[in-house]
Amino acid sequence: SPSDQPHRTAFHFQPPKNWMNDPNGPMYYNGVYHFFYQHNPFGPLFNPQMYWAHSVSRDLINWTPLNHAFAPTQPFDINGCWSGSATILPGNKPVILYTGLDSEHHQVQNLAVPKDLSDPYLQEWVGYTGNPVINLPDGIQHDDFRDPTTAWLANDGKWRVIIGSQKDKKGIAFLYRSEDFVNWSMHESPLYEVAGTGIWECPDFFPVCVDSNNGVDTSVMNSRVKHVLKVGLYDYTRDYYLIGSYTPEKESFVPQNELTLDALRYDYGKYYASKSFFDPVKNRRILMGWVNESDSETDCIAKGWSGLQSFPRSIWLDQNQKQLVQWPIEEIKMLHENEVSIQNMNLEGGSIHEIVGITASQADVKISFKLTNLEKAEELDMSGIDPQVFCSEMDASKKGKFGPFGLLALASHDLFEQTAIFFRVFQNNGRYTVLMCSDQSRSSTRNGLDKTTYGAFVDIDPQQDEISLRTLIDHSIVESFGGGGKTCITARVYPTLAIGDDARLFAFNYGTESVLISELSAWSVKKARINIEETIGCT
Ligand code: DQQ
Repeated sequence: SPSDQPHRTAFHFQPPKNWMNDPNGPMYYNGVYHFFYQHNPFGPLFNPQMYWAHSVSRDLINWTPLNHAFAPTQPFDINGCWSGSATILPGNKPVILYTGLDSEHHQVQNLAVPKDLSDPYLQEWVGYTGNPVINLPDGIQHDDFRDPTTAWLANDGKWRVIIGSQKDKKGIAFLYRSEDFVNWSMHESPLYEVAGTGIWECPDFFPVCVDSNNGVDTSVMNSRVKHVLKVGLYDYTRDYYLIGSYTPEKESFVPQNELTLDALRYDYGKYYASKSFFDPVKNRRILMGWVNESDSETDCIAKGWSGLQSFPRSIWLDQNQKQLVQWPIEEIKMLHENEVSIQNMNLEGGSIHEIVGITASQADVKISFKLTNLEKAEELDMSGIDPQVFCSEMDASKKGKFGPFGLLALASHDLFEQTAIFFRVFQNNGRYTVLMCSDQSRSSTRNGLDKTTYGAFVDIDPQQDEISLRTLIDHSIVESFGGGGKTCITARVYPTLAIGDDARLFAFNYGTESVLISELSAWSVKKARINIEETIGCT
């Protein structure tokens, strides 16, 4: 059964079996977190006839599966219930807007409400009788109009929602407004659009505080917030974001950065179709994202499942207001055991150090490196360099001066299998660049897997800041947070030797210069109760 396969996860969300993709409609309502997701209940591969699966949790760690919330049954969604979002209306009334593939295969937007607000789990949802509430706009192709966001309310009493689209390869976030959430009209201009980017999927639009890590509700608008527009570029399966200022009176969103292929991303690894929500319990904004497989369709059929969700992340605006920061939600502590810690350990050039005492296939590791003698860093002008390409060429086996140093996760005892997450530091005219890589090239003895290496820069100054890495390791997922969450890289790996108790974890430094591990803390992570079939219907 899937439950005893070596690549099933222990604390990352996944269904008991079959295909999962996008997170849908995450929300908090009356003491319960709700999480819906795109699900094919009939097999481990994608099928456009999507269902909305539904799980609930009181702690964002353990999840109870419920019946599907939406199934493709009505004329307005008979060919698939695609992605969408929840909004809590005044009076504490949750509603969902989702994309339906109607009987003509047109993408339309549907409204649904809980059948019984007194059911603590909101198990049954009913489509509004007047669905769809938003039809395909003129001049847009039938399959280019989807993924409504959580709506926000401005001072004029009108709700706003954006919907992803494209026209002639121009990516578009169409803006719709409504006074009653039922009658929607398209605003004359989109909230934002960028030529040449292809269809935008699963947009997200939300405020972030300029002076605090706290999150705020999606409708908050004042001088102490900036707004984030996230769009998924289907052509690249990447989530990019823009930070800017939003003026509801003019419906103008003016970003401070540009949407290009080397613009800011939530995650520089495998991560897509993410969605955030405001958690009023802890005043934070939480981000969930789909982490797809890196093995083949044949492998997915053999194992009977596909797709994970990233561990929930808190997300906020960095102090410099130029980028976002993400960090695993603190609830992970509930699962920690067997803490090991190290302080001030010198890691000489060309050495490795095994981190023992924890379950290396199911772990949370934090490590900080301090560099002295930075004047010895290699001189290299990194401008114009594609960090991912650089990381692939300069993989973990290539010796530098400062770097590669970092972690070898899911490593076999002989290091034949390993996933290397590491840094390199360069200087150019007195300025330093920190590069972060996640190298999957030796992650498995098996062939036929996507072992692409990922890389990105980390916006820190090694003269002032320690270089920190946090990595969540969970059997077939390695989620890494560099520079305190400024740069995130998620990878999927399928070791054959480094599985279960045979997996090992090492800190390594293959550069010629020594680095100081100023602090290391690592924990085994206990197995969470996630969608265990026996608990269906139980509370
Ligand atoms: N997945 C959904 C769509 C969305 C895409 C279909 C993104 O609504 O655009 O499963 O992965």
